[in-house]
Amino acid sequence: MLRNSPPGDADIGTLEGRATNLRRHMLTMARGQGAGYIGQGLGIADTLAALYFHELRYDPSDVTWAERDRFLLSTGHYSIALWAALAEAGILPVNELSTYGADDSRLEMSTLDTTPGVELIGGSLGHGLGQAVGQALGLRLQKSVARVFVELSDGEMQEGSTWEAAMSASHFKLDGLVALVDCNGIQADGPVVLDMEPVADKWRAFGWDVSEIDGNDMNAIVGALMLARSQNGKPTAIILRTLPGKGVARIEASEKAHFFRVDVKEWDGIIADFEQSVGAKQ
Ligand SMILES: Cc1ncc(C[n+]2csc(CCOP(=O)(O)OP(=O)(O)O)c2C)c(N)n1
Ligand SMILES: [Mg+2]
Repeated sequence: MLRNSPPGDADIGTLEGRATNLRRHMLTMARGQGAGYIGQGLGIADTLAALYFHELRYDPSDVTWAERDRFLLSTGHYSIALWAALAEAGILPVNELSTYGADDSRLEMSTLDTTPGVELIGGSLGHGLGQAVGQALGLRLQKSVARVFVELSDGEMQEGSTWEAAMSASHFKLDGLVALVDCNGIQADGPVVLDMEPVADKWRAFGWDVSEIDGNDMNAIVGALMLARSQNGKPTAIILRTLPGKGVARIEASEKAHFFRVDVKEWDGIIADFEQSVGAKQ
C-alpha cells in the first residue's frame, strides 16, 4: 500500500498545515549554521507541500521504486526546501535537519544525488529541464506511468538550455512532464537581470499548456496540478508567482532574500514570531 498517491480531492487545510511544517523545518535548518537559502525555500514551500502530500506517487520506504513520480529540483541551492519535504514525508530523519550545511552533513546547501530522495544534482543552473525531458522520454520507453515534475527558476529562464529542453518536450509530446517555474522575482543579489515577461506567453509559444498562479495559494496550486493531469499530448508549465520569505515576516522584509544570515539570537526571535503567527491563525 503506497502512502501517497494522487486523489481527486485535496484537503486544503491539511496541505496548508504541511506547508507550515515545511517552513518550521526550514527555520530549524537555517538556525543550525545561522544562514541558508531560506527565502527561496519559504517561497516554494506551498508547492512542495502540494506535491509531496497530494500529487506525487511515491513510497517513502523505497525511494528507488521504478514507478515513482520524479520530482527534480533544478535549483540545487533551494535544497533547504527539499530537505524539509523529504523529512516531513518520512524519507529523511527530522532530527538530521539541524545539520543542514555543516561539514559531512548529507544535507548540503546545494543538492547531491547521494542523499535519499534526490533525483538530480542541481548546483549548476539551467540543466534541470533538460534532465527532466530525458527522464520523461526514458520512462515512456519503459512504458511507465510515472510522471516527471521539475522545478526551475526565473533566473534559469535566462539560459538557452532551458528553451532547447522546452522545445523538445513539446516536440516529443511529453504530457507526463510538469514544469514548476518559480518566478520569485530575484536572481542572486537583486531583481532578475533580464525582463522575462510575458513568461506565460513564452511557454505557450513553445507548445506547452500553461497555468499562471499565485504560488503561495494552496487552492490555486492544487487546481493547476489537477489541470496538468490531462493527457493531451502537451507538457504543462505552471508559472508560480512566489514571495521570497513567505510566511516569515522578517525574511519577507529582508533585502537579502537570496542568502539570509543572522545570529542565533535573531533566529530565535524569528522562530518565536513565526510560531506566534501560526498560533494566531489557528
Ligand atoms: C550555471 C550557473 N551560473 C551561475 C550560478 C551562480 N548562482 C547561484 S544561485 C544564482 C541565482 C540564479 O537566479 P535564480 O535561479 O532565480 O535564483 P534565486 O536568486 O531566485 O534564488 C546564481 C547566478 C550557478 N549556480 N550556476
Ligand atoms: Mg529567482
